[in-house]
Amino acid sequence: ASPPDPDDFLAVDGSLSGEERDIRDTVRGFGSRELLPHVAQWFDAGTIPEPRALAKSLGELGVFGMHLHGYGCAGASAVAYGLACRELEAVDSGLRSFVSVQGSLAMTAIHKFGSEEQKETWLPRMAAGDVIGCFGLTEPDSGSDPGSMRTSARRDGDGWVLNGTKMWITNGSIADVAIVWAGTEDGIRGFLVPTDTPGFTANTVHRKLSLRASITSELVLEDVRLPEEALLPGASGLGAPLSCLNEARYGIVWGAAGAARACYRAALDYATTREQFGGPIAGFQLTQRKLADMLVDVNQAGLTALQIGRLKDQGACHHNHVSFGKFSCVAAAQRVARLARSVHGANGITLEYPVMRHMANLETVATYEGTEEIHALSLGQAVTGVSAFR
Ligand code: TGC
Ligand code: FAD
Repeated sequence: ASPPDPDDFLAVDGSLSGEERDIRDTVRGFGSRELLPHVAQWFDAGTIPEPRALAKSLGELGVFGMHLHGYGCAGASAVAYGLACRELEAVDSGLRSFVSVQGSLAMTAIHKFGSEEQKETWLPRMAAGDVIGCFGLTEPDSGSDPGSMRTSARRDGDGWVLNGTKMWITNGSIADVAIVWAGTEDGIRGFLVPTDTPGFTANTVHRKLSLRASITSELVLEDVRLPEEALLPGASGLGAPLSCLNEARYGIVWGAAGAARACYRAALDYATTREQFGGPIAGFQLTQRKLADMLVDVNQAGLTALQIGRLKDQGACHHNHVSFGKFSCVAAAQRVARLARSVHGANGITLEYPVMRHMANLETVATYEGTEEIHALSLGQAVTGVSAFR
């Protein structure tokens, strides 16, 4: 057998189909041409300067709702969608987030729970990137425990009136439509809220130290009046938004493996070219230990993502599998990013190299879509049968 490839140590690429590899290569090419040259600047500026142009180009690439069928969506396999997430997050977690929120959260909510008319109205334009969506579940006082939300929707004649505040909402201040989850007398329901509806405002969160190449917002709803057609008819109870989260969490499983891979690759390049004490730092045993640890984490995260993707494509993926992946792959990526940063010495703390940008982003990735603790407890519940939540 030939020696292992440092970029595919366990020769996993061979188990991908030709179509999966093509999608992976297309997204990788787009990332290195269109995103990577700008992303450090966007991170530095703390925003995405032209989000509509970015949405349009991601729409043309076909990654918005690419795992959904019909309504202008690509209908790709779960593995193909995961590979796309891995390539996007190898550039920056904020860019994968852009795609997760649009496709896996906002579009998935409409696709799963919307009426035929809602699907026809919104999904093709969202898939094309002409309409930007956001997903408002979290509130200032309701994060890990979304069942405690205070945002309310009450019936008013033929329609609804919404009041409340959502917090930490990705793309909230650039969105055309917000999926807002609210408590009603019949439990939690989901609403399609066009963001030009009177009473709706969005305020951008500034001074973030993580996920800076991403727009994060507060949504304020003050007596927002909506027609009956704004209600997602199929969504009832907390399980509805949680089932959308599973889709986005699945993308994060792959995405984290991508951020880890980018950090490992940067560290390997740096270690073999940077010289101290008369030779490359890659020759020091302590550096080799770091590279070995990174290699193992990157490849194990990749295998985990692929196996969960294969289960998903077989219709055999339980949400506990996704929790396993979110929990393990994000922690692996955090370890890799931290080691990669140390290999870069002083250069590692700058935006000239990707490692600290990824390391900072991964603090958000470990927090949103269920914190590390929440997924640990979900796994604990899965194996013991006992809930630690309540
Ligand atoms: P619990 O009583 O356990 O469950 C309520 C109902 O939901 C069902 N369920 C799920 N269904 C689908 N998928 C899941 N992952 C599910 N987890 C639970 C459950 O079976 C039950 O159904 P039913 O029919 O019996 O009523 O609910 P709980 O209140 O005890 O909470 C459970 C917990 C803590 C796991 C859950 O609330 C949770 O996941 N909390 C974390 C919140 C979270 O992840 N928020 C993310 C907000 S969105 C975001 O961060 C976007 S970031 C942007 C990006 O993705 O890039
Ligand atoms: P809290 O729930 O207050 O948790 C604080 C700490 O307590 C954490 O360490 C947590 O793990 C721990 N904790 C909580 N409960 C338990 C427990 N039972 N046992 C042990 N420890 C516990 N939300 C959206 O709805 N839409 C979005 O688009 C979105 N985008 C985001 C973008 C960014 C950049 C960020 C940072 C967040 C985003 N979020 C979004 C919100 C995100 O989902 C929440 O931050 C997350 O669910 C955690 O909620 P919290 O921040 O309120 O923390």
